[in-house]
Amino acid sequence: MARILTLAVSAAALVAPPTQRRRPITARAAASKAELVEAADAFDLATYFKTKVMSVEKALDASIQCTTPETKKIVESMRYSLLAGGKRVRPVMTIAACEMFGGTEATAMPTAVAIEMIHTMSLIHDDLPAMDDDDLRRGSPTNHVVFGDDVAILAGDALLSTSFEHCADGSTKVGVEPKIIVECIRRLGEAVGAVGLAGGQVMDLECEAKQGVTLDELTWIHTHKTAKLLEVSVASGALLGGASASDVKLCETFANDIGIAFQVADDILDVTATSEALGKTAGKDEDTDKTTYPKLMGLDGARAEAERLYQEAIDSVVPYGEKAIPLIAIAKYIVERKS
Ligand code: GRG
Repeated sequence: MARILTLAVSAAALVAPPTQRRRPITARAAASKAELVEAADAFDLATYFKTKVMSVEKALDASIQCTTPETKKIVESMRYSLLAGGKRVRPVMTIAACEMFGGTEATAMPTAVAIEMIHTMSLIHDDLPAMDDDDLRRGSPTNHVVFGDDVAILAGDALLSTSFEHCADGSTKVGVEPKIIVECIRRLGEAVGAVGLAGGQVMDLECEAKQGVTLDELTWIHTHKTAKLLEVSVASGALLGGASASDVKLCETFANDIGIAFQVADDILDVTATSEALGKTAGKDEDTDKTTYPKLMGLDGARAEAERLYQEAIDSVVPYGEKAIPLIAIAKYIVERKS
């Protein structure tokens, strides 16, 4: 128990100034999975998240500004959705992964912001009448409801292209090696394309019209539509923190498991939570007869699947000892979240 307390306390010190940090885990025996999970339970994730989200919000606000009157409308539309106050899980995971390998928040931030721009673009496009046709997002009217379909499409496109520009520019300014910047941008591009968000969304649309969608098909959709962006969030953070190729692979496995678990949790919440709690329309999957994990596995089966994926995910980051505690705590939050 004393050892678990030491781990929990030193995990909390990850948000403290470097001078207050405890000695690193390498000075002691490696922590077991059970010890890390217990330390992650005791970790003050709320304070950690609040601190990181404050920095992310500041960086997001600075990332897109209107510099000429002609761009007033498009910039307003981009900022409307980008600054609408989502959970910011992806950028916080990029920073946490970077710090797990000894990197800094400043090094990770341009890529973290780029990923939140891509995520926001995908939400704007996903809500359009031609896609999910939703009028509520992050507790506010969706982008196309406020700005019209035409401007919403273009705001999404502009957020996507600005994400690559921001990753390149911002990372150069904080001194990231050019080859790491190119690799981050390459991974971002892959995560959005045919074997990423866009491909996952097309398969999702195809399956909407289909009876008898299998668990394998559902998992393919969410591996690409949801998990790929979480994968690039953690993997690029790791790269920016100086991780080796084998470390990046383990981070990808962690994030892929958590990405699927994220969607399983989302499907469970669609059945169990209210629209007020979610900030988006609840019960939509049932109304549209969409194939979901609870539909294929039952509610208890879906809960067990989320737990299985969480356990598998944390196995991949146990080798990093107490430095992995923030990522383990975030993974637990994703699986157990209420909104
Ligand atoms: C236009 C190239 C191109 C791609 C977009 C529309 C689309 C293709 C893909 C849809 C991707 C999508 C919306 C996946 C769902 C992911 C998901 C579970 C979103 C909710 O994420 P949260 O809960 O939201 O992190 P907040 O609001 O907290 O950020």
